[in-house]
Amino acid sequence: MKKMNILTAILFAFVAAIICGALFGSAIEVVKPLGDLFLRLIQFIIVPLVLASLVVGVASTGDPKKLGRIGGKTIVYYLGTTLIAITIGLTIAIILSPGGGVDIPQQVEAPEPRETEGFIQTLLNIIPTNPLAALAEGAILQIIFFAICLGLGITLVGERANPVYHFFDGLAEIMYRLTGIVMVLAPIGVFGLVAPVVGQHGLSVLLPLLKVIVAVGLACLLHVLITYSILVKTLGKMSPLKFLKGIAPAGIVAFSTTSSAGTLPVTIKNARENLGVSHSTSSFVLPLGATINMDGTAIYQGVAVIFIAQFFGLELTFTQLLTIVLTATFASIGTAGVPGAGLIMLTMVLTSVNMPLEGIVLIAGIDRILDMFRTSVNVVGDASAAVVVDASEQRYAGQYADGQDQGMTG
Ligand code: DAS
Repeated sequence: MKKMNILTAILFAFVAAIICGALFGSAIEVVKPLGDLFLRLIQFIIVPLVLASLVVGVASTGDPKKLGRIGGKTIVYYLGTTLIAITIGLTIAIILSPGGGVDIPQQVEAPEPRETEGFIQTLLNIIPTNPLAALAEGAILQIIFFAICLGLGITLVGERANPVYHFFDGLAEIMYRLTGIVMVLAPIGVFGLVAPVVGQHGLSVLLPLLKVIVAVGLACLLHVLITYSILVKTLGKMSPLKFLKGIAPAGIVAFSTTSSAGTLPVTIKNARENLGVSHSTSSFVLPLGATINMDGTAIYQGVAVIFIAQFFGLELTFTQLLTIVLTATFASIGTAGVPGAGLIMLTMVLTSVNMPLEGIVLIAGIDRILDMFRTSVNVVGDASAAVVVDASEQRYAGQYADGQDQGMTG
């Protein structure tokens, strides 16, 4: 299927899933294996694709300084957009006041509070003590570290390492082609993933918390239409419409799977084919983003904390709001790109401002719906970073080349 046909087919499947879920209720569960099939097919691609494309991306740049420059720009972009995201989430929640006068039948148990390992330990954990175990476990940050070291090693060894380079180059291309084949199944997968969720969540569950869903959805929409559009336009030198249409398939797959990591092969494919992002930039920025850049999750945590404070009638001071901004930013870095991770990390944000963890139970019943919105924004945010960093690198290369020419003619 051509890329725009695949987008039409996915959109059609998405609408059909909502209609069928509403019509057939929980009976639509019967199609869930179709969604699980698609999810497993894209998950099996992730590790070899990330490893191979990053090794080749790093080795082809062959320049540790360039890698450091791309890494620095990427981290600054990710932290900056996450701070904006959490601020938008808090502001929308304070305006809409989703927690006022809500009566909720408590349906599910709160997740166990997550023991965070601290910032230093989180950094140390990036270094795999056993790279093969990291590959087996799919520890993306450790795989990124391993791939960067392999790529730099190929550069340092030179010609003797060419067979290794060609192996990973071929593996990257194979996994990339497999992604294209799996994407043909995307409409069926989206239908099988979304319809059961709509069928399970009847109005009795959704209505009392509709304002939470509206607050998260509105804040996500604003972040995409304002923050990303401005950054992609001004720094990425790309039309926001072209950007949004180009990343839409990945956004819908993310919405359906609620997994940034699971969507990664599609994000990489869309970034390269629809947005023109180079292989070296996309193979570094996107796997990193799928692991540490979670703007949608930061928005969700801002809205959730305000909702819980309002539900329990607790006042939040300015200092507490500032603490939430910083904690949610770092919590989103530690959030894994897998379903429901943001709900678990919410315990960290609530603890930071001494809020009752019981509040999590109030919204855990609709977490899958909220996760759809936040994962889509996480993925679109990663792609916006790839566009902005790639454009910056192209400008840098142009200036460098001009500088060299001037040097020669100067
Ligand atoms: N589902 C996570 C992701 O894949 C986000 C979250 O749970 O907040 O990005």
